[in-house]
Amino acid sequence: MAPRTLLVAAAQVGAVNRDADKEDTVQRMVNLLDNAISQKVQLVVFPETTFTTFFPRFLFEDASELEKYFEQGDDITGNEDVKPLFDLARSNSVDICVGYGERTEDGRGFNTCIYYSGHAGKILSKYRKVHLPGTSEPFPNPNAVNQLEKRYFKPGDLGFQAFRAPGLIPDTLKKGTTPADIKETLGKGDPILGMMICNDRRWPEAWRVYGLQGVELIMVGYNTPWWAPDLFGFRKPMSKDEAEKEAYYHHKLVMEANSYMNACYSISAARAGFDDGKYGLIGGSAIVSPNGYTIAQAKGIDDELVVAEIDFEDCRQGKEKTFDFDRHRRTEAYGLITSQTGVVEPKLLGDEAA
Ligand code: CDT
Repeated sequence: MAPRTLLVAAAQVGAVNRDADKEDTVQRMVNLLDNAISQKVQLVVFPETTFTTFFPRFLFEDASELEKYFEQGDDITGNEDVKPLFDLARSNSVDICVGYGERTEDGRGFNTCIYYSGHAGKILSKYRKVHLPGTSEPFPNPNAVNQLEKRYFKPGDLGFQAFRAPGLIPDTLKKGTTPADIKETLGKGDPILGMMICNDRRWPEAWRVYGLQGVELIMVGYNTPWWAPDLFGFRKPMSKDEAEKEAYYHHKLVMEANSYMNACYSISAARAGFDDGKYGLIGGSAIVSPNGYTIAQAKGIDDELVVAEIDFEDCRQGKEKTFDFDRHRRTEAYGLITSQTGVVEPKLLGDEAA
């Protein structure tokens, strides 16, 4: 059996302005993919809503203007503007994960990403963002940076479905293994992958649902503003420099901690830079190991390819020891996680308890 190693990349995409031509943006993505292909990268992860600017920051009064930021239909790989990216992936047998605003045939909007297999020449999996941040109505503060995801998108309805990616690694264990020998398949088949979008990465529930499916690599595209006090809030006044530092810190924290706690690799790809010269989005695209270390990271906030070789054998240590769920999880103690949504505090005690 061949070693289960893979050359992977995060394709960070810098500023994309509100009036950017989709064709030009796709050409930048094609350039990044070309660069990856020339380095023999086998899997490339692009950001959230990569084909356009991060449009939920704007209130659109005109529905036809809003529609320009969505891709129509269930399978977008043949849509005129974005087709060159999928054609290039297919002709070079490279797999890609890419995010976009999805408009379904029945008119619903989702913040979506797809995993397109260049080997199979088709979409292998689709994910729709579950944890939509922000508001439905603009913030009262007229200078606020809005995040109207709850206005434009429905919460994802596909759950967190892990999937295998055949063709990425030759000579892995194939179908036909019976449930009785499931232990024999652990760490041997085609890699087990999962997708999340931006804010999802801050929610350990999302990671654990993938972890419970034996996930070995999580792919996350994101648009993270670093100066959005109305969105993030803060207890004490903060300078823009401090806010930026904190946005990077929290990004790295959640990617490293959750990769470690689920013993999986992660690739995170930023839509970064200053859209329209003023809406700052962090960079920090990274590849993290199952032991929680960042092994490759973007240097700036422009278009940039972040490449690393990963070895899925490195997931085994965590999955078989510290985070061997089968031996160590105690589901009888976790009931609140799915039975309750918001916080219910313990009752206040009187002086008699002192
Ligand atoms: N795009 C996206 O989900 N952005 C959010 C903003 C912060 S929500 C508190 C993020 O998680 O980066």
